[in-house]
Amino acid sequence: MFSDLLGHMHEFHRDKNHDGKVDYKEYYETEKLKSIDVDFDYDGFYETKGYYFLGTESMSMLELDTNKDGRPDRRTIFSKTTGIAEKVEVDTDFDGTYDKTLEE
Ligand SMILES: [Ca+2]
Ligand SMILES: [Ca+2]
Ligand SMILES: [Ca+2]
Repeated sequence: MFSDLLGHMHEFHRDKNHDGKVDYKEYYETEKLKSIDVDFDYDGFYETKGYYFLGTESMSMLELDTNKDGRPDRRTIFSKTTGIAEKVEVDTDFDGTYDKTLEE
């Protein structure tokens, strides 16, 4: 594939609600799933980003941009061994710094 020449990055786009607009993107690095962008509410804005432990199907972190300012303000960190959410961090004042931690 041509994209192999461009740093081994691949992208896969999907239209999960079949409205003709892409709402789910997967990013691959050297054939391994690296991260996803998801437009969960199908409004055209990707408020959700997930990161994977490279080479696994396990998610390491899920970020959410709840106020849609382009910066994630809520993230869930997952354990690599158990796959269970370890903690949730929230940027309550949307200044780009996580200021609150919720234990799961
Ligand atoms: Ca769609
Ligand atoms: Ca959205
Ligand atoms: Ca935000």
